[in-house]
Amino acid sequence: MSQFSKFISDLAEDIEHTLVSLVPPQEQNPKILHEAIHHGLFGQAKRVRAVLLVIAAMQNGADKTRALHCACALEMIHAASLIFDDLPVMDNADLRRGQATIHKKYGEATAILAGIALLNMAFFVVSRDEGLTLYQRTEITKVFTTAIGSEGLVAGQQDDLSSPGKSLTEENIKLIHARKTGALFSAATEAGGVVAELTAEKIENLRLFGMEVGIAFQTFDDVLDVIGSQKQAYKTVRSDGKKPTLVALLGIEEAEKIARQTLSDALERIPKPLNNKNFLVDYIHLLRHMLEQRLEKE
Ligand code: GRG
Repeated sequence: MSQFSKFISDLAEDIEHTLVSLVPPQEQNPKILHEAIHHGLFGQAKRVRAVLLVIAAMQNGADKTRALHCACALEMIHAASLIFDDLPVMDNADLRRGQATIHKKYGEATAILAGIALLNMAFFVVSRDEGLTLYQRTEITKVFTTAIGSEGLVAGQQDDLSSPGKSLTEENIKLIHARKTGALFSAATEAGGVVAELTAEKIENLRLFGMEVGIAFQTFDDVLDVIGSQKQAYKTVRSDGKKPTLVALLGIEEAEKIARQTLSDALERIPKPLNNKNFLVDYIHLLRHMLEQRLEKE
């Protein structure tokens, strides 16, 4: 394992431990609700959004500990979105993070309640994050609520659900990707910039970087949905069905090419840091390697 991969896997472990410290234990009453919350939050999760938030902050001079709590809050929001996405009224998925989806294991009502609880917990964590100033907590709340609102994640999900059978252009599909996945990726890098107390211009550049990474990530995810197995994806595959994805519109090779190009465009945005530690660039290379390996594996 390279030194950088070890740094990222140690960071992912820090994120897991911090998450455990932030959620009520599974034994807490109502037990079924807290068990379901743990089920949705843990499992084979890559923690990409949390890692991006922390390294965006660290690369710009902030201490890791200052970024960990809001990174975990973002993972709680992401976990809630996956729980809702998997519900029978949405994607109706059986498998997530290598295990049964929450509604399959605990029922739909508990799945919805666990998602709501995780969302609320996320904002509770940000609001009482003593490593951040009150201004930073408010800014991060603004970043996260904008990302998940009716012009972000929720809009992307609505358009995604309305898309089957429609003939969409490449631009239409990229807008869905931007909202559905880019929104939380860009919230991660933007919040990292807030933790590092950067100027508004630098934070905006980080936001755009995260957006491009998210759009590329969603395109790789769509390719995996078509050519990967459940084992590779740790979740239900072939779920896109009649959805107009870049893969359906342009074919696998062209979609992968676009994803790679979008990642390269994102990398162009990152200036050379003074201390020569370019966590963001190194992480995107590592992520691209991981995503490509998952497409080739088996
Ligand atoms: C307001 C929280 C909230 C949600 C409502 C349901 C919904 C709107 C949005 C769902 C959007 C969605 C599921 C987008 C897919 C994004 C995606 C690529 C998920 C997979 O991410 P990974 O691979 O998963 O990072 P892990 O399990 O590793 O975290």
